[in-house]
Amino acid sequence: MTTPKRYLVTAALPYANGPVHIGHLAGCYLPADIYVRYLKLKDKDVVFICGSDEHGVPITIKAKKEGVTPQQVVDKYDALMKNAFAEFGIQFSYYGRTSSATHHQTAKDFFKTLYDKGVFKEEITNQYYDEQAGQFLADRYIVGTCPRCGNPNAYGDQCEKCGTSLNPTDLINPKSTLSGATPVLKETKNWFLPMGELQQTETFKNYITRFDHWKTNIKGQCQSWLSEGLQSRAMTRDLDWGVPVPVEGADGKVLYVWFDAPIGYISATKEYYNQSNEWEKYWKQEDTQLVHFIGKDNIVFHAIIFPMMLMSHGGFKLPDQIPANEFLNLEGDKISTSRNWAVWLHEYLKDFPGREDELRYVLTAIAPETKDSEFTWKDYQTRVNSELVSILGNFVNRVMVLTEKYYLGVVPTSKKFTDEVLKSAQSTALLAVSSSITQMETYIESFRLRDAQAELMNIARAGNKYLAETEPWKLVKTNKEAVEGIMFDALQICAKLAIAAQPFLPFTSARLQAMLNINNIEFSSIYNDIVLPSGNQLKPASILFKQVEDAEIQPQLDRLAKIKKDNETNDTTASGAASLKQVKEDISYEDFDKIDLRVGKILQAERVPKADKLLKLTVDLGFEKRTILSGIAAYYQPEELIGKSVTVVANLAPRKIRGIESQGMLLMAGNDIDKLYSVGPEQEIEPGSIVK
Ligand code: B3M
Ligand code: ZN
Repeated sequence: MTTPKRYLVTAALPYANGPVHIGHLAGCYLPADIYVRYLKLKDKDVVFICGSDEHGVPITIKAKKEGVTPQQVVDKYDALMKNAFAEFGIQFSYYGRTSSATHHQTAKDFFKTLYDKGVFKEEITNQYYDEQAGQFLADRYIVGTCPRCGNPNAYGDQCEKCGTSLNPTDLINPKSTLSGATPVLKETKNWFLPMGELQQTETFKNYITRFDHWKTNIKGQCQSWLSEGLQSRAMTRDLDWGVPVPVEGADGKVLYVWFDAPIGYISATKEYYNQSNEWEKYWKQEDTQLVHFIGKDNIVFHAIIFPMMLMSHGGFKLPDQIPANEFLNLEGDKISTSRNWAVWLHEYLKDFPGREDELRYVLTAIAPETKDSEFTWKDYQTRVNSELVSILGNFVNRVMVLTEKYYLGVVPTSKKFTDEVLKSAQSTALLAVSSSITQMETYIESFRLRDAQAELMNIARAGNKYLAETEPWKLVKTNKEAVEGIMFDALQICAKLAIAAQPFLPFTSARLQAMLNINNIEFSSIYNDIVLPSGNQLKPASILFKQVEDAEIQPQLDRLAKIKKDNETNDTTASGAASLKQVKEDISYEDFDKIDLRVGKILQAERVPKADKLLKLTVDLGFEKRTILSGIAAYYQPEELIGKSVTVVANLAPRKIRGIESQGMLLMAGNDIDKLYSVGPEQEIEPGSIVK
């Protein structure tokens, strides 16, 4: 591959329906920022684009939930996200919004070009329509029973319980979430991208050869879609929030959010360049390297659909790299905005002021680069304390303190050692430092940022080892000259750390550079022997990282524990309510009439050994006495039941449970969670009476 002339780096446009959380950061924004900062340090021409994705059903659903307009939703979260990113040191060249006029126009023009070229297939399909709300229903607006697992709350596109992806028409007993009505199928026309056909084109076949240079997790996903064969997908939707479809006969339709959102990268680049033609260089010239940072749920859109749109349009270059990450979990559970199971960036920034780099460090150290990973507060504390504080912070602090003490903060001069032990310690340290730097660069360039950051720490480790081996604080009594040499070397290592830390820990790097009294140092000087010249007057040292105390993480753990508890209560009430709505299939009267229901009177009740749910009852049916086992031990004390009139299914085939034959069943009503009541006649009535 020839060296790119310029880089265009994008980070997925987050939906403006909630704040940014650590999953977003670890998955996409932080790796993108590290990569871009590195490219800038290497003096590359790079533009870094992001922005808010303000269309699509995620926004309208949020608006409905909060009882505000979609516009209010996007205004709120766009501002919140933009500020949080900036405070966290994510340095986008430009952060746009897909509600902007430039974006609407760019997306419309793009669609129109494809339309005029005859790329789309017009298709009339049957879609669910809510007659009460007077609108077609997006997949997420339809819930029903999952045909696979019976979850009564499956969405039209997916069952979140069993993970099956669904079509709305697969749902049993579908209901509109807008009005609760049962939706009807109604014909509607939409424009489809014929992905199956496009897959066969030479341009596409040519394009996918670049998958070979991609991370295995992405390559694997793409290849499996391709081998299954791609299906056409509608690029327009019957919805009232989004970019209106710019062709005739498309009233009430908007562009599919996944059609307009990636075009958002293009419109944001235009806005960044104030509409001058400069943006075209980044999008249209082959010597641009186009890199999309995303999370794994966005792979198909970036690796297949968007490139198909770009090649159908013509004139655009295609993505060169898509370093997608897997997911980050939090304290044992999937991060979820709707369940509030997240560490929100804006809250972290408030709770841990001035400690941006601590979070940056931990999220990079655990980044889900090859598989899902997990954030826990305990691990956060451990990594900060035993890595940032003990290794990096400690090294810098020792060097600063000793330099102040021995030389009043002035960098001493370098020395050639004659002592073999010193000589060998020195060359080991300097070699370790320079090989870590080279290795770090290689890792960044291949998107292995975890490993790259580990090399940064190895530089500090090499520094610590050098001091431990040479013990300047002891040697100072006998060989002042040698100590000057050691401290000179150690200070060079500090300066190299300050430079190398820039992509990962930009705030720390700035503080360290200020302490060392250097700035605007070229990255390339990191390989020089001397970065910090002798005679340089250092500024007073300050502590780079503070210990994270138990008392600081406890409130975070408490908060999560409370959320978990709230969610569990909500789940049981919600699923209880939802399952109540689900009435079983109709049966005939004849079927019902097969059941022989009788009034029975409980004569005896006792617990069943080793079966904590069961009670063994003796029930008088008038004409005979029956032994019945009932799973109600959690709801009744045996003695409460004696003398109670109950309804018994008298002709249920006998069944052996725990070695005891149960000869019938009692009717019970309740929610299966905390209450269950026996159903019996209102008045005392003769045992054996027929219930009908
Ligand atoms: N907004 C999905 C997401 O936030 C979507 C990304 C768009 S990138 C063009 O996961
Ligand atoms: Zn399911």
